[in-house]
Amino acid sequence: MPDLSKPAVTVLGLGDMGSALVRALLAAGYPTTVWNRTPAKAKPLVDEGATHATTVADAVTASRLLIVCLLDHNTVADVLDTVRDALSGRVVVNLTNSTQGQARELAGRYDVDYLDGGIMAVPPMIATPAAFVFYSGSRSAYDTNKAVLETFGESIYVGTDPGFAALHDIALLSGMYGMFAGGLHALALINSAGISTTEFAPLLKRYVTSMAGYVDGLAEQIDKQDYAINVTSNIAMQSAGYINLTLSAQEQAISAELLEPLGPLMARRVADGHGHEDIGGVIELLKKGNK
Ligand code: FVH
Repeated sequence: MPDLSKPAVTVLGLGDMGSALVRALLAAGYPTTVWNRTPAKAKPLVDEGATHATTVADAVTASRLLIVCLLDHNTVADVLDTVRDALSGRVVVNLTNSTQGQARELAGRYDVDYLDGGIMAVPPMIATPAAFVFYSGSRSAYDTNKAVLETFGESIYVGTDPGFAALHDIALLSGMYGMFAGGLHALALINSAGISTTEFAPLLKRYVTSMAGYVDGLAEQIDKQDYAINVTSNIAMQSAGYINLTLSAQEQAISAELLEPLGPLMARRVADGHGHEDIGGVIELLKKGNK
């Protein structure tokens, strides 16, 4: 049963993530109205206590606080554009994956108190201690609705710039996909030799986890723009060894395309006279863009 002393919340979008958010709100007692393009996805949530709005307009007018979790930026704009007037004066918390520019564009597109969010969790993690969500944009929207937002997981407010939550989100996703790229390559290499990847996986996790500890040292190098501090492994040595990643892949007849871009960047740093420094200096080449 919803707790009517709690503020009403509307959720637009009942995909895997939107449905998980609704379940967290219902479990915490928030009166929750839901809308989805495909209405059938509302049925199990209505059985669990949600109210189904069959139109976006009805969903928007049901609550002052609107949580949006749709496929992408264009979908959000398409859906919200249809109810532009009804949005006026409401709080919109957009948890859809966005770039920083897309988030800033949405913040100015409607007459709303806008908060952007980046969910750092997969649906089963929602409402568990493992989940955290970045928020940025309207400080008053965040402060007023913090209790609602914390039903999803730990909330981390990263500033009034509505683009900053997306920037933090994409930065962490970049780290994750870099890890997946390396992990997939590692598993492909092992698999190509007929070795069990299941047996190898714990070793991969162990090594990647211990290497993740070096991120702090790299971050300090970058903040101080001094890549000669915290050097545990000089880049000249790393660059010489990196070539073997490609050679080893060739010997196993697998593609090294997931890993190859880093090699030339390391070689350029060495050629530019930074061989004694750490790998953190590669950022100086990234900062030049694609030049
Ligand atoms: N699931 C995850 O692991 C990640 C975790 C981090 C955050 N992301 C982002 O959350 C957004 C929603 O993701 P999702 O997992 O809910 O995605 P789907 O299950 O694919 O649901 C997509 C919803 O979007 C609706 N939709 C798609 N196109 C349209 C459209 N043209 N007009 C209206 N609605 C549209 C779709 O509706 P339907 O297909 O059920 O009718 C779903 O409600 C996303 O930004 C992730 O990057 C999730």
